[in-house]
Order: sequence, then C-alpha cells, then structure tokens
Amino acid sequence: MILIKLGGSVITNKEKSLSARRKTIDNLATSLKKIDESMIIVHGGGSYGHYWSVKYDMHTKEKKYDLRGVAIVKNSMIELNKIVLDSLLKNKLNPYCFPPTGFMLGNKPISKKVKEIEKIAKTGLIPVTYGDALWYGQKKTYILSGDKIMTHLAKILKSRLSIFVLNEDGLYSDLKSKKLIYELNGERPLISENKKDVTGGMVRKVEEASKISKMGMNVFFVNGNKPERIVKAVKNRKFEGTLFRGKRNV
Ligand code: IP8
Repeated sequence: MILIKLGGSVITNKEKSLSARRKTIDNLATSLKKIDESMIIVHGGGSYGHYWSVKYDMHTKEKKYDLRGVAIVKNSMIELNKIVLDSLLKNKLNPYCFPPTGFMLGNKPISKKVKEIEKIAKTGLIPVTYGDALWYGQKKTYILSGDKIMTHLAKILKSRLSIFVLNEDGLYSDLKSKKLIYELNGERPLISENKKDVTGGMVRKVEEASKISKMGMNVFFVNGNKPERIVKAVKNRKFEGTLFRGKRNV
C-alpha cells in the first residue's frame, strides 16, 4: 500500500485564491496511472481550504470557530476535491471519494473504517481523501491537515511507502542555494515557518514525515511538477527528492 499526499501548493496556485493548477493535476494523474500498486490519495487545501481558514481565523486547535467559516471551508474543499477527482477520472483512474468525515471521530481515526479503505484500495479503486474542517464535539471544530491524515493512515495500514508531493524538489539544507537533502536517517532538519498556511506548511510535513519514518516506514518528499519522480520513487529507481528512511527507535 502506498500513500500519496498531493500538497496544496502543487495542486493550487497559492498566490491566487481559489485557483487550481489543472494542468499540473492532469500531469500528476498521468503519472499516477503508471503505478500498479494499491494506493490512497490525500490532498491538501492550498488556495481553497487555507484561503477560507485564514479569513475565518480557523486553525488546527479544537475551538468554537465561526460556523459560517466551517461551512465555507468544507464547501471549498469539496470544490477542490471535485477538480482532483475529475482529473483522475479523465485520466482513466478510478477514484473513490472518501471525505475525512467517513473515517474520523473527533480528532481520532476509526481503525475499522481505515481498514475498509484499504480493502477498497486493494480492488484497484483509489480512495481519495483530503484535509478539511471537522467537527470535534461540544460545538468545537478544527482544521485537520492532510499531512496528519497521512500519519493516521500510515500508522493503521503500515503502508510500504508514503509520498509527500511538493512544489519543491524536497527539503533543502540551505534555502538560498536550494541544496537538496537526499536522505535523512532520523535527524530533524530545521525548517522556517510559513505564515500563510494554517496547518503549518513544511514544518507540519516534516513533523508528520518524521513520525511515519520513526514507525519504520520510508517517506519521500518529491516535486509534483516533475511527476515522473513519483513513479521512480515507487519503483525504487534512481530517485530525486528527500528520503526519510524508515527506522525504529531513532
Ligand atoms: O493543506 C488543510 O489541509 P492541508 C485543509 O493538507 C484546510 O494542511 C481545510 C485548510
């Protein structure tokens, strides 16, 4: 089982509200078609979910947020999700839309539901889920990041590989020279904050990738603008990006 997170910064134009990068999504779909292993796709919010979450001051902390904001964030994620699903369909893949409300209860994943998604994926259908505004309980809601969903799924499904598809080549040891870090063996790189992203952007991704690799599973960061790199990562070919090597007890 492979988990693939399509980052919001690659599937949308983060500089322009509510604008999807349809051509990039199509190119990603074409590459995903070349993978013959079961997979689950998770996507982020980009200039859809994050745009509205910022407007309504909604974050990952469970709180009584403006209900109008909750409704609007959710609606915008459906809109982006539809664009992703349409592209997958057009490219002859068989997506199976799976909103996070279908497997989350409060802020915890429902194991039984997640295992059901695995069964669905094994038939060749591709479950597709996404970061979203979610009900927590007692009138509280929160923003669930797609990155966090990756960790929930990896933990329950013990996926062979988790791939975070980014708008960058991977993690850089130096932002100016864009010197790529090829492999991390448990060490924690220093990342600067991204204020536009309510779920924490790259900091969050590194946090989740580290958690998954500590559970013993490999995690790759790859550039979604060069989607053939995803195929190479899956097929164990010479790969360009950052590998968080799966290790226990590091
Ligand atoms: O972009 C957050 O998902 P992420 C989605 O994966 C929303 O962190 C609704 C902001």
